[in-house]
Amino acid sequence: MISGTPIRKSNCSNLLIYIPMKAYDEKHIKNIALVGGAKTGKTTLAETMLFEAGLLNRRGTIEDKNTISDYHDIEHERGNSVYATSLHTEWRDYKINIIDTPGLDDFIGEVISAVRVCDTAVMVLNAQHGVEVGSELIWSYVDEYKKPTIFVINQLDHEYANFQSTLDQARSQFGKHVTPMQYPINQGTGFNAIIDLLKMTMYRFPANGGKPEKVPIPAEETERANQLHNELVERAAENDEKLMELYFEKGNLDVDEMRIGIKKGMMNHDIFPVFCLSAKKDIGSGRLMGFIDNVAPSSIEMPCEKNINDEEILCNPSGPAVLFVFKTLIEPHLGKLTFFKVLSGEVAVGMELNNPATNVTERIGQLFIMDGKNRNPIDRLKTGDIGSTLKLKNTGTNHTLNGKGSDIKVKPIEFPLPRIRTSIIAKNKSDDEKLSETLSEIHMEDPTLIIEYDREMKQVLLLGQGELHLAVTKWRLEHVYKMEVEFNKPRIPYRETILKSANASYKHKKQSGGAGQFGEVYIKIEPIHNGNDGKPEWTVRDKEEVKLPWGGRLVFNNCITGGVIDSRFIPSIMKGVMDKMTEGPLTGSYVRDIAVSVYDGKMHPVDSNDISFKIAGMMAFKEAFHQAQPQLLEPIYDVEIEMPEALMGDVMSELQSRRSVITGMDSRGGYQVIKARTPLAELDKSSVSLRSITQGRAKIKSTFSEYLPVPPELQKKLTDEYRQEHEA
Ligand SMILES: Nc1nc2c(ncn2[C@@H]2O[C@H](COP(=O)(O)OP(=O)(O)OP(=O)(O)O)[C@@H](O)[C@H]2O)c(=O)[nH]1
Ligand SMILES: [Mg+2]
Repeated sequence: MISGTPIRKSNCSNLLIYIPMKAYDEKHIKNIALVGGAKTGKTTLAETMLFEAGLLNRRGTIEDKNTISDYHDIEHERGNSVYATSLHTEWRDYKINIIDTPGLDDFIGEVISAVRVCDTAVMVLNAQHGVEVGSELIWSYVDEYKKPTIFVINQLDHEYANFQSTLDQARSQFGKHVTPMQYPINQGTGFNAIIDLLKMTMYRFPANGGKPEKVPIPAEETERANQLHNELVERAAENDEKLMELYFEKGNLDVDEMRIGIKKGMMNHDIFPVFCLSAKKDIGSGRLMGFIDNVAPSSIEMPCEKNINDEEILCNPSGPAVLFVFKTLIEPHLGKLTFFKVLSGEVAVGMELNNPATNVTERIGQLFIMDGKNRNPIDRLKTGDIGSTLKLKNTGTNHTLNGKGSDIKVKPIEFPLPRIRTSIIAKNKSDDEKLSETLSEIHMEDPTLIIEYDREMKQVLLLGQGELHLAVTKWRLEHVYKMEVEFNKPRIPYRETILKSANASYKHKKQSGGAGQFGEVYIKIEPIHNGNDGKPEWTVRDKEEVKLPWGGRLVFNNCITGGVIDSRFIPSIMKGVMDKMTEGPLTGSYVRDIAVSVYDGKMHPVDSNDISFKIAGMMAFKEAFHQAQPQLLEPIYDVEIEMPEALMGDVMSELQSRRSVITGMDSRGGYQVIKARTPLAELDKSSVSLRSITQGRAKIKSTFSEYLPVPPELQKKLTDEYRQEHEA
């Protein structure tokens, strides 16, 4: 089972103990992700698991800011996990790789990738508060990936702990398959014992937790324990025909038979076992780890990952190496750390692996098993294991690395679309380039943080999952990368057009010594839409149609007769019009959907030139525009919000208060879907309130639809603002 025993050289934490690092085979590796709402106790549980297994000589705490998992300064400052952290523990001949994820939904991206590569999700619930917001969103990913799931009811030592109500809530939220494997005795401040329904024994813990004493179930508990045990046996039997027959024959199943049934049930998403814990008092973690060892499936027992064509790939421990990169992390003094799961074969130091996404061969110089920031070097990692390496220049999250004989691209993790955006600038102009490089680095490690350069509005936009997500990014830029940055409201790319036709003329004349300038033009402008190109009342000698890069069209008609304007000046007039169209008269926004007909004018035999007609064209256009009932247009987005039914009313009134039009309602997999059309300006404001109304329980998707007129009072406000700014 165990091959090779390189010595672990932990990079110096006063807490971690030096013990030989073993390489485990695929049957003895269990990958779990600790997931759940904020502050349920995931990080404390991870710390306790490492301590119980003898890998730590003392436990760190959140309060003392010294847990192995929450090692980033921002996590210490906030008292929350912000990053998913890889850890491992060894428990009775098995290695358990643990990914401790953050509970706040701002960091959902970290949760999604951890859930994707784990083989069992351990959903931690807080016995004080029951099933909290945030759990639902996480569950949607656990359920989508059909990951075997264990529920841990933690904080049973808390004075307000309520096991039964938490269990009931879990059942109503996650279904009847939520099945107790244990129940607590003396929950609350005196919590000290657990009745185990699989082994039908009671574990009694010393005052400071740790190793329990096994004692018979007390007489007053036998009835409840027997009843729950029988329910568990039935649930275990339901998952296998042979077990069912055995159960009918014997009326019971032994522990090993139950383990088989429970494992099958977990793999089919038909049983979600429930465990009792106090991570803080070190009660119950050993039994949980024992269950993960003995019952939770290993990676090789689970269906293998799929490739980009949705075909299951072959996970063969003796086949070529296939590594799936699920996370990258840039540590300022270390460089890029690449986290991967070995899906097939094994990876060893010195191997060369091909990355089909970048077509680059990467050499694996070092391999590590991670415990927070501590890197434990190892020679090789086998199928099913999770590890990390350094210095892979051309490999990022969602890439696959292949050994000789393999050319697989694993189906990428789909990260959610951003829910909120801000514009960002470096306070110091000289940091501009550094800011853009740093932001793309941060995006590489956090695909849910998106950077867009908005050429039109000349602004850099930062898009993320929530205000906290963006605030943490700002904190990092300032504290880790030492750059002062400022967030601002994103500028909206309005458009300008006209609603009726108007005529105007302009004479440009300059005669101040030297060569003079002269050009005079008469134009008519008309709105155009849907194939209607306007109706000039003159003969059109030449018609030019321009598809504008910012959307919409310009139709330019040359209706000059009798040579009043020489044809070589016509392009200059058009250029003048185009120049004004890039900086519209109302708000400086792009102008669209206008037909311009030049029908008269004058030339001067000496003073007329290109520049004169360009200016005349521009000024005549500006003049006509103001008389043509100018209209400001704004971008409208199609918005889709998926949420639990209870939130429908609140979401609807929020949308309606934001100038949105509800276009449809639907239900999808137990969730309600509202479709609406919302102006972008309102969407920026409402994404913050929508998140707070839905407490992060909604999935919001928005895509650009079209430009529509803004209401008159808003148009007045925006044009007044522009005029004042301009005059200033
Ligand atoms: N009483 C009690 N408190 C606990 C227990 N487990 C954790 N806590 C406390 O709960 C708080 C949150 O614990 P964490 O371990 O940071 O919880 P978390 O789920 O990792 O939090 P996030 O990663 O921020 O979502 C800390 O103050 C812990 O000391 C427990 O079993 N009992
Ligand atoms: Mg945490």
